[in-house]
Amino acid sequence: MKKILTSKMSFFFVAVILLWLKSYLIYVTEFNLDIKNGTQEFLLFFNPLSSALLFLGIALFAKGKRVGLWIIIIDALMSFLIYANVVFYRFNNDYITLPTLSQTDNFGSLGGSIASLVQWTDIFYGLDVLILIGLFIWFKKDWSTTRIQRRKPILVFIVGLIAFSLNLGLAEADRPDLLKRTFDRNYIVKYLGIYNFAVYDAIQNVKTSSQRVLADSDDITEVENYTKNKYAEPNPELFGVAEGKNIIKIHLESFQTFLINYELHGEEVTPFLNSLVNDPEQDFTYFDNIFHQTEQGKTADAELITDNSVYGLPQGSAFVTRGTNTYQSLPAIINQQQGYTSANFHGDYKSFWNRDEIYKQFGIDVYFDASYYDMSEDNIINYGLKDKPFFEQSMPMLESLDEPFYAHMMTLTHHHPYIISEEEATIAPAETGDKSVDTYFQTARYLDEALEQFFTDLKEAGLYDDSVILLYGDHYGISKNHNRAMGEIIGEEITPFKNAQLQRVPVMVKVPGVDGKGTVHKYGGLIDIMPTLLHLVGIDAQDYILFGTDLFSDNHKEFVPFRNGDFITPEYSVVSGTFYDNETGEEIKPTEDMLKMKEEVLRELELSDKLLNGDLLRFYTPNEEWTPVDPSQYRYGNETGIVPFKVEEEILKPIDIREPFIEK
Ligand code: GP9
Ligand code: MN
Repeated sequence: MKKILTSKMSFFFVAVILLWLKSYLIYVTEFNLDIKNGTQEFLLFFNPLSSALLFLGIALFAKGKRVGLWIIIIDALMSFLIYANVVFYRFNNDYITLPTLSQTDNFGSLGGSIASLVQWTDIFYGLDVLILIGLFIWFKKDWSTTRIQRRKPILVFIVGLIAFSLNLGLAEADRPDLLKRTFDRNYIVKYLGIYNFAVYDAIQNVKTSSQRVLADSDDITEVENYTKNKYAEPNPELFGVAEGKNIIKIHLESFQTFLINYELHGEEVTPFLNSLVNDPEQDFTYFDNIFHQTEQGKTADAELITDNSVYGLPQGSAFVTRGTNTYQSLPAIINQQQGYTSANFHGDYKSFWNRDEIYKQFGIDVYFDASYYDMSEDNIINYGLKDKPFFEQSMPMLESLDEPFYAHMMTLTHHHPYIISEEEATIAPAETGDKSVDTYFQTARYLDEALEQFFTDLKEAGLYDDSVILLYGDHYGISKNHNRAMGEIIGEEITPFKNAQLQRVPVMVKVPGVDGKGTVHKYGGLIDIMPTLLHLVGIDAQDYILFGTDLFSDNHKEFVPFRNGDFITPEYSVVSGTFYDNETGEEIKPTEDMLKMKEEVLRELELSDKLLNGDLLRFYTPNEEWTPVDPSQYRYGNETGIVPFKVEEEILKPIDIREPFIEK
């Protein structure tokens, strides 16, 4: 009896059971998997089993006592994989994918965030590995040095495969096409588990790389037909009104629409932004039904969407994985057609989100990254430069640009985990007890004050009146993980329907010489910003492959796809396949038209993916004047002290891009 209990096979089964239980425990406590029925509940419990048998089973082929070592190594690797996902999920509400892993630079800069996401109780997630090490040391003296008979590991594999097939079969029955549609990683984890998801993700990535190789010029026709059919002609009253005017586009980090006119402790959180929206004299048009449409790429997705009118990818960030694609971006188009100089301003180092590479493909002339700013200790917090010194120091750079310019200015302080010093906090935190939610209002206030100062500076510099000024929130700041606290903030329970409604981000725009239209309730997404701007400066969007439509057009399309396949229209919302009436928030039975709309949304997202994955714009010529952007013409970073405007050949020297300029 003792022999059986202390045998290698028993050790293996102990490892399997511990890993199985741990995985299940993590699923239920750490991930929000939205379990809807008995099958799903069963599969959630069942799915770690086959992975444990199949992966740990590999160790059984090892010789002699090494079996134990291999079991521990594989177990530790799998434990690391699931724990890394736990930490990642706490922040991103999502699972790690290969493209996000290749963004190591980003993980580095996330340092501060990561520390706040690890909890001491997490030690328990490593306990099983320690138990195995203990058992191994204890029992290995009794183990034989010969190999386990082959039939045992083979039997383990057969059982593992049967378990997996059963798992997959039940999953496909409950959710057909599970593996075909890649919109929602949550489903795959829920049905097949985190380990199988990692395998699935690896296969997907090999597939994507081959997609570019396999794509040819015929593929663009399908995309072109779709976008040209969706195209909305310009509003004749506004077409070209901003021709030759500077454009200042301000990216409001993590800024959600619910902040506008929100009062905390009886006080407005963002009085300045509120004044732009509420005071007709300010001549802003405020769109209050715009949704962000971003995914894992977060800020980078918002940039991609607003400057290209294409969706981000379902996994990872296209900025990174599609960083060498051909693009026909807003900055390049307005440069070629109307001589605009384009510049991006951001108080972070240029390689973050691979910006220094992809901006070249977008044809962005200048990139004022952290190396242009005074990044001394007092000026930085969280991810980088604080918004107040950012705007202040940006002024001379902005004024140095040739006009007309397109300036894209990206704020940063209002970013998870919303850190602010006591002296700089001018509003008391909320009192939900959830730290990120509570301080979210304080950094929002700080951003609001920074903007007010910036607007004053713009007026003083004589730039305000003559520029188009567009502000947009880039993505949510409070994720689903904070539903309890958010429920307290808005005074109602955050259901899946309500959560979708919270994905609104503000878009406000002022056009010189044009009266503001007040608050406009049209539905739209960040995807619509590029065609809107093109039409304002008098360039017809029709020539280009754009998935959005002009927000000012009478024919603007009011369905808003989310990146995960959910979507919203003025009448109803579709969340995880369920249709809801917008007015009542109640579930409704979809009509034929609604189902058709759903198909169209999925098709639109698929075509957008096809465009990026196949790098299809390399096959597309918008019009006779168009010259493809030559990335070798651009270089960014102020490390050498050279201002690298679209650089002249002779000053193109190699520079060390890793050594940022830091004021001592
Ligand atoms: C990083 C900053 C934040 O430079 O733009 O990016 P996010 O975490 O929001 O994607
Ligand atoms: Mn962001």
